Amino acid sequence: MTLTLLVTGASAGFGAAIARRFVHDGHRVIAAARRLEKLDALARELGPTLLPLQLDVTDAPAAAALPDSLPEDWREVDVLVNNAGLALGLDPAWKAALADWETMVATNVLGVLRLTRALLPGMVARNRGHVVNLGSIAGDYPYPGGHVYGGSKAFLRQFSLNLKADLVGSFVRVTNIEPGLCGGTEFSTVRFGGDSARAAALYAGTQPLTAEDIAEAVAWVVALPPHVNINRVEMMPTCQAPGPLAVKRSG
Ligand code: NDP
Ligand code: 8X3
Repeated sequence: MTLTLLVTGASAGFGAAIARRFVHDGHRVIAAARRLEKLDALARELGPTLLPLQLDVTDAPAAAALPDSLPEDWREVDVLVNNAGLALGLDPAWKAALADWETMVATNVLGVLRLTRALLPGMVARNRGHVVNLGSIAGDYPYPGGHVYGGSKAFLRQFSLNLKADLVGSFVRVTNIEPGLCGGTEFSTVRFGGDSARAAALYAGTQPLTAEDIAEAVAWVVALPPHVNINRVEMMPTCQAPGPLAVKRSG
């Protein structure tokens, strides 16, 4: 069956890899992000089964206008991949910029809520659909400087589980994907305000997850039989592990 997906944050990183994976698998993808030129390049690469959509997920009216603002034959979205998101900074909470905190909440939390609220009624009416959220291990395990980013991803984990509680018995599925260290995307460069050397240093000597690994996980949860709901996928590269807890000793 050919699915129609809406993937936010499809101009880079995971979103572009997810779009490529699903188009290659024979599906149709609405690729959304702010940078239209990147989406247009993806459309040139992948052909007419990819529809570029300029969308800022922090733009409440634009999100509310979905799906009616889409071309008529693209309105029945089967899979919403809430992937657009960002971390800004790694300073301790007392030094972090409040504006960065607000941008993370507006994008990672409110953006997901707006898109989900816009597309969920259609899925429920059709008794078919899947909301895939891009959480993070930062929502599962704390780390210094993770404060609001980790908080936003913890919100996504609980929101996903609570959505599932509302949808029990229907064929509308919800999955929270929670990746760990993942290289080859713009994520860390964005986090460090464009400092690509600092971003590259984070991955030195590691073999991190790739955007294609994340696309594989999304393809897996979506391809399972309709009665199977994967609630959460926590994934790390083999070079990463949780813990230990920090202990500050005196002296
Ligand atoms: P990238 O920075 O490579 O890509 C982020 C995407 O989000 C871009 O396409 C960007 O497009 C889009 N985006 C950002 N803000 C907005 C906005 N306001 N409206 C619409 N689109 C927006 O990051 P990744 O691919 O690495 O990360 C994708 C998701 O996965 C994020 O939610 C991130 O938190 C999460 N994640 C990342 C991990 C990692 O280590 N890389 C690990 C775990 C989770 P544009 O600028 O064109 O709008
Ligand atoms: C991205 C993973 O550990 O950099 O969500 O926060 S981490």
